[in-house]
Amino acid sequence: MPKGEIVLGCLAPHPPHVVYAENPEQNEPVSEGGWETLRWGYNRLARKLKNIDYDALVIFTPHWQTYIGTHFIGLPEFKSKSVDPVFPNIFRYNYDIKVDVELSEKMREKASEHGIITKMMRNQDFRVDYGTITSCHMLNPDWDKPIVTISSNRNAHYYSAEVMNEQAAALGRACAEAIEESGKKVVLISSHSLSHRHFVTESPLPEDMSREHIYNHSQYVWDMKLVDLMREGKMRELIDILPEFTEQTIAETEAGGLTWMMSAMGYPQYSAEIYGYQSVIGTGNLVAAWDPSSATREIVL
Ligand code: 2X7
Ligand code: FE2
Repeated sequence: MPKGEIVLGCLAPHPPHVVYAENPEQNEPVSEGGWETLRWGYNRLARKLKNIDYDALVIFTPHWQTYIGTHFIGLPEFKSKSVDPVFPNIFRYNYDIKVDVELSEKMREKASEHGIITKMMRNQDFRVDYGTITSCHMLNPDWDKPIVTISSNRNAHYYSAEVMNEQAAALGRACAEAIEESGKKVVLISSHSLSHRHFVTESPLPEDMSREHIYNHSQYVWDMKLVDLMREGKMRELIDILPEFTEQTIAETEAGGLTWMMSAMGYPQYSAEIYGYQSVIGTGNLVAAWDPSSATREIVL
């Protein structure tokens, strides 16, 4: 059997606003659009994905939080309605998700071998989190590939951002080994925003773009520092300063997703593909991808 491989890594933010703005049939609320810079970037990355041969999407999400160990989704299908707890007015999404249980189990096994506390999640009533649904919908609106969702263990809360970085890196190495042994071609997704300071009042019409803007310059400057390092192919350096970035911008990198993905991909030294950056209720959101193949890697923006 040929070795499995990671064929693409995606940074895929999950404000439910972008799904709301797309008006897919699965989501009940109807919008007049909004957040086009982010959505059009996502649409372009989704088109690239259509031309890549892969077996499964593996996603690490901050909105499935576990406090004892890392959990892996472990049943073949989940069908229900996901309602965003903070924004039920914009996200009530009917999902029907297929899972690559074999790959999920392999990742759990490898993580356990690496000394990480793990568990398979085999509760059929489990509600898949809106972060997973938003990122996967935007990258693959046809939902024609199975996924694996990995929970975020809240090491940052127990210890510090530095410990989180170490543990997420170990999980990344374990997942990379599992993928190699599986013989599968896999796309990784790190689902989160960058800086994460929210507005405190919502505009009456959520998609009113005259109300959407960066409102904290320091947070914006930090986000751009990260984008520069991504463009320069300095992912090891980026991960080294991530604990400081996370603390100063209360970033969603606190969950470990970006560290997990970069570790699994061996800290790329090539340029990331940048697809778009936009504020959503004040948070900094970047769509980016790392393509290990120099033949298909592009300068997008
Ligand atoms: O979960 C989120 C997020 N990360 C960013 C913006 C808005 C809502 O939800
Ligand atoms: Fe989030």
